[in-house]
Amino acid sequence: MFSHLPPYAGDPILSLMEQFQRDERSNKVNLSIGIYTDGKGVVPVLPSVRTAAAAVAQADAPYVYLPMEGHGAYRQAVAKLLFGADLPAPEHLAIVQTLGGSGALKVGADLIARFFPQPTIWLPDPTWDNHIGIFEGAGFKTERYPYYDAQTKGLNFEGMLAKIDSLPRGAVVLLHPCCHNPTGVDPTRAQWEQIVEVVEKRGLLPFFDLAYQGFAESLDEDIWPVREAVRRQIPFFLSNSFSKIFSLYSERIGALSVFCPQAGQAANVLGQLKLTVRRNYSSPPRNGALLVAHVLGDDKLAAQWRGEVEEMRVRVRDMRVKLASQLKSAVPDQDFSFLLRQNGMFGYTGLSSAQVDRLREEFGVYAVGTGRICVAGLNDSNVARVAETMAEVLRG
Ligand code: PLP
Ligand code: TYF
Repeated sequence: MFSHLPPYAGDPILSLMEQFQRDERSNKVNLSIGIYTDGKGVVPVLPSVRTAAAAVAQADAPYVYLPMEGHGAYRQAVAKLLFGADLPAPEHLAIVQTLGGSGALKVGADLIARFFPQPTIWLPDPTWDNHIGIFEGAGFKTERYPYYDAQTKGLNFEGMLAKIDSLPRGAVVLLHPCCHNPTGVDPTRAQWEQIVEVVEKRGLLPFFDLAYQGFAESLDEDIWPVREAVRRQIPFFLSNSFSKIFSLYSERIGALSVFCPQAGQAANVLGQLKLTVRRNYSSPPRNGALLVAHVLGDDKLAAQWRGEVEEMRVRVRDMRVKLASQLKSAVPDQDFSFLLRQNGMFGYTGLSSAQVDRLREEFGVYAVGTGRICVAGLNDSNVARVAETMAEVLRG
């Protein structure tokens, strides 16, 4: 019956994680997967979330199904967090609770594929691998626009803008509003202004994917391109994830928002989102939504959580500074300042795949084959060793 099924090669990043867990070296360091660990190398339970969990347990509510669109207070609280003072009126915004950011991408992709047949999505080159998997899995053709410039270790802004400015009306274009995965390279505010302007001028459909809000500058600044699209009345899709910024990875909690500038359309969009959910998994799980809704719904807890996000952001930035300066001392003829211009948990190091292999095999330091490291996996106990071993492979 199943003899024609080929083996699954495994996901490159998740396979590295499994390999890391089997590695018996005590000085091994995991910089492969996108998980934030604190200064002690531990995945934190945020204190605000711990307080919320106690309140949720105390309430002892029955485990009835949530509606297809998710928990009502959660959806309202998330909309306020995302859009702030630019929150669209309900008749302009369709928002559903999703299974993390991945679930939001999938529900959005399915909806677009149903109503815009034979869709194509333009993705940055490079992008998160699973963008290709999710969109192709939903029936999209995937194309690329220029993004990373290996020469400058920065953004190929001219190439990006020129390509976006050549796309056909209605083309779907995926944009990372901040903390680009995998490179850590983001457009500046002035560059975003131009990007949003071109998107508007050409009548494109942006699909914003926001997995690291608050890890670049701040919760409000990092979502600037999305709010600018609201101000300009550009219709868009927005997937957002609370895996990292609430440290709620396994709860699978996120949301999909669709902004509908034309009044009256959001109700039908919401209806079709609900139908998409119904046909996929019927309704989302409860716990993550209750935790996030409790934190965001309580002014004091919400302020505390904002401080916790800021603490994570600052810690990662501090690690960038330490890594760059220690690399500079070890390899003085090379420039590592690019690490300081990157945002968020990830960075491209410029290491080749052979150098990444050597780092892992010889020293037990795990990076992704593309040279991506998760800077959020560094701490005061491992950064010196990571810098030394990186310097060693860079010297050749
Ligand atoms: N989008 C991007 C750009 C990501 O980096 C990630 C996670 O690494 C996701 C989406 C998926 O988020 P989640 O783990 O909440 O499904
Ligand atoms: O490190 C990354 O880029 C991600 C992490 O369900 C990840 O691939 C892992 C599992 C998952 C979603 C994202």
